[in-house]
Amino acid sequence: MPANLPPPYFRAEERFRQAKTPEDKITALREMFAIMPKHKGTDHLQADIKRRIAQLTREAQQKPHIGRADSKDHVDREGAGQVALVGAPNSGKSSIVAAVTHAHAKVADFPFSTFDAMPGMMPFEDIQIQLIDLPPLSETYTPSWVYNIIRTTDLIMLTVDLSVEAPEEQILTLMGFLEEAHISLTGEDVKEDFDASVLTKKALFVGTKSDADGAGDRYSELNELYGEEFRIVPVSVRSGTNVEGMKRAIFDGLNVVRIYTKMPRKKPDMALPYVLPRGSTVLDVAQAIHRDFVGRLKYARIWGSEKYQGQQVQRDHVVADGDVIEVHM
Ligand SMILES: Nc1nc2c(ncn2[C@@H]2O[C@H](COP(=O)(O)OP(=O)(O)OP(=O)(O)O)[C@@H](O)[C@H]2O)c(=O)[nH]1
Ligand SMILES: [Mg+2]
Repeated sequence: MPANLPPPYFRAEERFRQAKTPEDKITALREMFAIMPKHKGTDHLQADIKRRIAQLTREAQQKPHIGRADSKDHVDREGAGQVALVGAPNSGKSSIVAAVTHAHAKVADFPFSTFDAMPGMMPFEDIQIQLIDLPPLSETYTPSWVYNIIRTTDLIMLTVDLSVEAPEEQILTLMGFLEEAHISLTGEDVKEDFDASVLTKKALFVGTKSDADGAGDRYSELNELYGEEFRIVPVSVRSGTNVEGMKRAIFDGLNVVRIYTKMPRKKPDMALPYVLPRGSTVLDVAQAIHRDFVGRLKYARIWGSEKYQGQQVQRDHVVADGDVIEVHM
């Protein structure tokens, strides 16, 4: 069966050929996929595009240095995870970054005050999490590189301004802009992104300016509408209310565990945990310590998560946040 591809497909394909960065290539490929008719004649092409998207996504996420912090398309990943602040103009994004990191995010009492991506490191207990302040999403203003950062970041922090009426409309508007960029939000962890035409990203909702008049009612309203699907945390950086709760929610949202290691007969190194995706095993920990450890690992001993006090566990044992692991070769 002939593929019968429409002209917009070839225009997207041309953009793919011209694209210089993996992010731009992925965007073009997703457009090609969205445009192409889905039938037997395009089965092969569909699979090919999905494969190329998956490969480019892996490349984009694995590259430790995908640009300088001041280059607009990417922000170097640092720390235990990367979180991008996404929201309407004036919704309090820069205020959060300025409050919890050392970055000098520009706060202003008028909309459209942020033009650049501004990364900052947020200390959380014994680790650092990277926040990225971004320009707001809007019809006329948002440059396409903002969406590139959103596509590759680990977690989206969607700011909803609780000081203004109709917070649910803010959410619908933001989701509309994201949809145009073929991005959809979920409160769950994204296991495998099967649908190549839409990229699903995990999001945490933050209700900002909770000190404002009427903010409590708007927060309850939001919870009723979106509370089942998303975690929603209220915060006021002005009064400092629930800033710690927000940090905890960001850490939870990244879905990682901190693992401490020790040598036999030595005290554990509690200063610098290894940070791994939740669900990682003893073998993954060994691999994080050193690539060569994988083949040589015999067993491990584990402390922590209440029930373990030095018990011997096998390599496929799933580790929990705060566990101490002693690796035996
Ligand atoms: N009452 C109150 N006002 C806040 C709070 N956080 C931020 N604001 C105010 O909200 C306004 C906008 O804050 P920004 O942090 O610049 O907002 P933004 O989302 O970065 O804005 P753009 O970059 O223009 O999209 C400023 O006047 C802040 O002082 C808060 O917790 N409570
Ligand atoms: Mg700002």
